[in-house]
Amino acid sequence: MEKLAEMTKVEILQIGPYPAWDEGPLNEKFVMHRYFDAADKSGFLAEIGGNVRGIATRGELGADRTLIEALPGLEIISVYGVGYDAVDLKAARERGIRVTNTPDVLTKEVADLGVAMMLAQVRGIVGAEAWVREGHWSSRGLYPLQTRAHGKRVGILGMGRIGFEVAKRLAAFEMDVSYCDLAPRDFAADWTYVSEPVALAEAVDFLFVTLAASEKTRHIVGKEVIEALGPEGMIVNISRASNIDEEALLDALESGALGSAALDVFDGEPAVNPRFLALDNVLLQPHHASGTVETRKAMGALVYDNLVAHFEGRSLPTPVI
Ligand code: 8YV
Repeated sequence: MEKLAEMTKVEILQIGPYPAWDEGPLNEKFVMHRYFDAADKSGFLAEIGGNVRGIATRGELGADRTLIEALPGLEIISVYGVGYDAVDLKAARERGIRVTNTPDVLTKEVADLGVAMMLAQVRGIVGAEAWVREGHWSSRGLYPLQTRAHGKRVGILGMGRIGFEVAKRLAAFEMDVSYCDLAPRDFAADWTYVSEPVALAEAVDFLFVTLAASEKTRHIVGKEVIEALGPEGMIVNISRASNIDEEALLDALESGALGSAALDVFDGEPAVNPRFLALDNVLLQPHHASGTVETRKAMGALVYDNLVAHFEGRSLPTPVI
C-alpha cells in the first residue's frame, strides 16, 4: 500500500476542534475540513462531502446517520475519546465504514477525576474553599462538618476498564466495593458482584456510573435506582448523561430523596439544565474527566495513527468496528 506521503492528500471532515498539537500533524498529513467552523453546515457538506474519506470526531460529538449519509466516499470514523455512543454504528456497519476510538490512554485519568469528584462533594471542598475566600472563616468561624468517605460502601455500575480503576482506588480508601455488570468479572473477584442496579444502589452509600453508554443502558439509573440509594447516598457520573434519567435525578436532588451527586456529563451539554444551578447538593464538572495534557496528547496521537494506518492499508491500532 502506498505511503500517505506519496498520495494526494486524503480529505477528512473534522467535527470539533482539537488542541493545536493535534491539528498541526493532521493538517500536514490530510486536508482537514473544519465542519465546526462552517456557518452553513449542509451547504458545506454539499460542497466538500463528495471528496471526504474520513471523519475525525470527539466522544461527545460522534457522527450521526445524516452526516454519514452525506459522505458517499466515507471509509473511517476516528473518535477522540473512548465513548462512541454518539456514532451511529448501524449506519457505519451498513457501509463497511471503520470506526476507531481511544481506549486505555484515558482510563486512569477518568478514574482519578471520578474519585476527586466524590471526595470534593462528600467533604465539601468547593464550599470550604469559598468559605475562606469570602472571609466566612473569620466572620462565621469553623466550616460546617461534612461526612466521611473512607470505610463507606461504594457501588460501581459498569465494571469495565474505568470501573476497575475506580474500584482499585476506592479499595485503597478501605471502602467496601461491590459492582454490577452483565456478569461477574474474573478480574474483579476481590469485590462483591450484584446482578441488579437497584440491589446495588440499596447496598451502598456511593454509586459510580462508569458503564459504556448505548441504547441498552439508556436511563439504567432511573427513579427506582436513585431512590434506592436514598437521602444519604451520592451518585457520581463519569460516563454519559444518557445512563441516568436526568429529570428523575433532578427531582430527587430537589426533594432530598437523593442526598447528593457529582456530575461530569449532562443531557444537551455543554448546556446544563438550570435546575442544577439552583442546587447546593450537586458538584458540576464540564466533561473534562480525560482532560489532562498528557492524556489528550495520547488520545490525539491515536486518532492520527488510526487514520494513517487505515489509508496506508495497515491494521488499525484501536478499532471498534
Ligand atoms: C471526550 C469522552 O472524548 O472519552 C470519551 O468518551 O467523552 C471524552 O474523553 C473528550 O472530552 C474530548 O472531547
